[in-house]
Amino acid sequence: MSSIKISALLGAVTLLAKANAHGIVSGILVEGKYYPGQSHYSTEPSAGWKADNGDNGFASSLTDENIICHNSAVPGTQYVTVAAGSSIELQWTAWPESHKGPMLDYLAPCGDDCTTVDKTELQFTKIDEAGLVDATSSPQVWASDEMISNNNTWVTTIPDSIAPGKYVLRHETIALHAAGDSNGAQAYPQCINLEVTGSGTNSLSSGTLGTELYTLTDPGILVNIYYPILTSYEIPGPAVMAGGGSGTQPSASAPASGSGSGSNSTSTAAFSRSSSAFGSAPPSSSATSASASSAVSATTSVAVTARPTTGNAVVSSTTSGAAVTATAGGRKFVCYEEL
Ligand SMILES: *[C@@H]1O[C@H](CO)[C@@H](O)[C@H](O)[C@H]1NC(C)=O
Ligand SMILES: *[C@@H]1O[C@H](CO)[C@@H](O)[C@H](O)[C@H]1NC(C)=O
Ligand SMILES: [Cu+2]
Repeated sequence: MSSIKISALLGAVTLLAKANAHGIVSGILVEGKYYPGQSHYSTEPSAGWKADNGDNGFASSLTDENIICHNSAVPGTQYVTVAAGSSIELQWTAWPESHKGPMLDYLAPCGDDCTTVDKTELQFTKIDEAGLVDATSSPQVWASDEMISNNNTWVTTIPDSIAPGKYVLRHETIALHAAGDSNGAQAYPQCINLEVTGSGTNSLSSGTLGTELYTLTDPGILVNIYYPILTSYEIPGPAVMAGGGSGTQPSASAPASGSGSGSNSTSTAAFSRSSSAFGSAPPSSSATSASASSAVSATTSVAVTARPTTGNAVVSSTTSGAAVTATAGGRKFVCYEEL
């Protein structure tokens, strides 16, 4: 595994308290149009379903009706309009890096009206999923890490085969840090009403009830993600539909190419490049910002571990507990704790 040294210059490194909040999908962006997302039980009209999750916490159960659209969820009152084949950006609020796990997206047809639909009758079809994105990097990269590194945003695409109509999009991450214990996985489902347009013909007439998506003993639900180190991860839930997505994020799809070295002593972090992990960023590009989530000393060096399969870089600091982010050549590099 190639490794790149970054010298983070203390004066320029911003020290931040470690973010530990959980999150919700607070906004949705489709073709440049913004829609408010989830808002707990606020009375603001939105396409996002309301739920009793004012603590931004996880659904109280993996198998009862609170798993469908989060705790005591009630339907959103509006719709996000999206053409089949188009992508939807789901903007999460703060998300803790420690809460690693898959990102999943499902659709369920509502019939005529999602705003009055009975959630216990919704039948969900998985339209995309991503789990352990890179098992060989150190630290490993989960889909939740990609969401964080993509400005806390997850992008999903409505398959172009989907027939026009009203659907509930069930977007979810499952945090696995405690999933080695029975019932320890934490699901954070978020539902959003969609009005799908286009000329697809698949109306998803059969799917899986929300309460039957997972069991407590699924290999992707009851799983210790730390030991022994996973070589693969079985994403829970039904199979992705034909024509569905693999969860590839736009920020991760740039071709990996280029090598070289460069430094910029006036920027907040300078680094040399020696691998193909930097996509199309020019060899001399320099980090333009860096931040650390815990104390980083003047001489801290952080290693960038290549992620050639995605073009993103994972950067780890030699200071235990530190996490650094850096931006270079328009690309954002997220730095994780040294293992
Ligand atoms: C990052 O996400 C926030 C919303 O969570 C949005 O307002 C902001 O424009 C996004 N930044 C970029 C660079 O996309
Ligand atoms: C170094 O980085 C800073 C901050 O991004 C930038 O303003 C400056 O132009 C860079 N200098 C060189 C020589 O690249
Ligand atoms: Cu938590």
